[in-house]
Amino acid sequence: MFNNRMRQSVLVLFSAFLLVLLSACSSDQGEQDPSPTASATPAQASPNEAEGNSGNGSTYTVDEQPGTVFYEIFVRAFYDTDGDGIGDLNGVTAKLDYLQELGIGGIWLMPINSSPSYHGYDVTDYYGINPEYGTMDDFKRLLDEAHKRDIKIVMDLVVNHSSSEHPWFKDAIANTDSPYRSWYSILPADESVRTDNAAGSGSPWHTAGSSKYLGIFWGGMPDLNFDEPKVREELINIGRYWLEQGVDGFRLDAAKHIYGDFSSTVNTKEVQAANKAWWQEFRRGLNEVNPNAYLIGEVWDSTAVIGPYFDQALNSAFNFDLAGRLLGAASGESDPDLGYSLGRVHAFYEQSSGGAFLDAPFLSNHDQNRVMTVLNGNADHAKMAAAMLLTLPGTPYLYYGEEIGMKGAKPDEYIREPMLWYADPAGGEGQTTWESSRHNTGADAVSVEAQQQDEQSLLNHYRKLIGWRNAEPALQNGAIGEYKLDAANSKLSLYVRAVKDDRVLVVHNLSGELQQAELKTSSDYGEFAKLIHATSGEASLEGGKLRLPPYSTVIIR
Ligand SMILES: [Ca+2]
Ligand SMILES: [Ca+2]
Repeated sequence: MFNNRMRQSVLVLFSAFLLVLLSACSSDQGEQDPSPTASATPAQASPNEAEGNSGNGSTYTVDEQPGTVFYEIFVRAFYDTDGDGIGDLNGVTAKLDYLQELGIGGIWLMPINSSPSYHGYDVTDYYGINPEYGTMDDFKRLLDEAHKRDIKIVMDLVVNHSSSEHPWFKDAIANTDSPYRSWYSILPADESVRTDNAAGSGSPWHTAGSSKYLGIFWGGMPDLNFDEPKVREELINIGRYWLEQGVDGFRLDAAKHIYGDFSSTVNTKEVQAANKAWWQEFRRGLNEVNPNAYLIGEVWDSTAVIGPYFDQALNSAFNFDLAGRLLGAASGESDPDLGYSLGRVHAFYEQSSGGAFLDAPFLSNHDQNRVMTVLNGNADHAKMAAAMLLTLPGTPYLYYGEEIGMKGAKPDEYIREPMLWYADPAGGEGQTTWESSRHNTGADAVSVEAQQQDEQSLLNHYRKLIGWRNAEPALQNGAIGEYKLDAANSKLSLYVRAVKDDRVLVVHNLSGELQQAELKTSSDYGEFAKLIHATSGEASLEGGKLRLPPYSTVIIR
């Protein structure tokens, strides 16, 4: 699935409509920044992938992306198998059946390397497994059992910085003649330097004796120096090592901060080019071991900044812009015009990537307040946010507990609370207790056990939507396209998903009232006449008249 032809772009038929649009905007293309906000060009096929077709008068562009659903796990909080209250790798293995039943095809494990912190984003041994989480044998068993179920395993890899407890750094800071001195940015304490921090507030420099060192996130996380060739070589070796153990790829932490250390320079062309060159080198090195290795980067920025990373550097990147828009659409009960806006983003990504990118939509992750908290506990809104997420192109990522509506607000520990498996607040076998929960406690707290028994639960809503996605290639892998009603209705969100030989119309009623619409034959996609999936038995489509009950989603072919 993660091959280098991750995205195929096939122009089925170039219609007069598209030609008119293209010629209309070709005159002012020359001086525009090729960003999604500036580009007015509809998705175009890569020349080497374009195919003619069929001649029924309708036309659409097919930008396929293999759209497996991924699930992010904080191992410490997930499931405990040895009774110490700390989640472990055997606990992830124990819950693979749960995840398979949910319908996911990939797992992102937050850091599992040795680390002095609870979260693991400061590594002391890049070749080791955190002993609290288990052993290499445990990890290999997890890989085997996941692969048996067609579930990929992706590891968090934290290379911007090591831990200050890493032997490299301890030697580098203690000895001016250390071979590791050049692996970090270490200067005399009184040297004048730039102090604007790209990753947060406060100076990124930290004093140690008569020296100071760069650590943009925290003093416990000294930044590695990527101008040192030995650093680049070692980090590629680390990536290769884990691929050889059987992992399918990496989630690359802080990918834009490799060179982006200072707020005044983080988005300069020079810094972006240096970051991209590093990730290209990293990918080439990894592909020598596994040509299908999957690299998804955390480039926490706009899609305009993300695009260039698809040029032979990252395979995929999280769509941070989209997360806020989806939650805003759900809470505001208003159409975010996904067909138009995402179509433009994907056209830009195609230009940036040469036709091989993979978008990664999500609602929230371990660095953000949880969905149910952002949506003020509104379960209808949570269902609609999930319904949009799970019907979009690319690989949707779920954050553990999101599928049952766990709550959580910063500080970070409290968006990473123990996964709740049991209806009984006293818990049960495997329940983690790594911290006391603030947001998911008491008799009214959600749980997997309670929601499994409730047909209308959020968990069963997620299962249903993922099941549709896995059953319909157009919904799983298809491009996104626009569908416009004659009578605009901002309570309805409509978009088309299309593979080469099929297309479906997705319609969400984001509101709490019944909505009706008259479906017309689309000049691009033809007629949509048959309701094939619906979240509500009350939804109907007869003679082009669509009736959608409150907070419902339908798929129409
Ligand atoms: Ca344990
Ligand atoms: Ca850095």
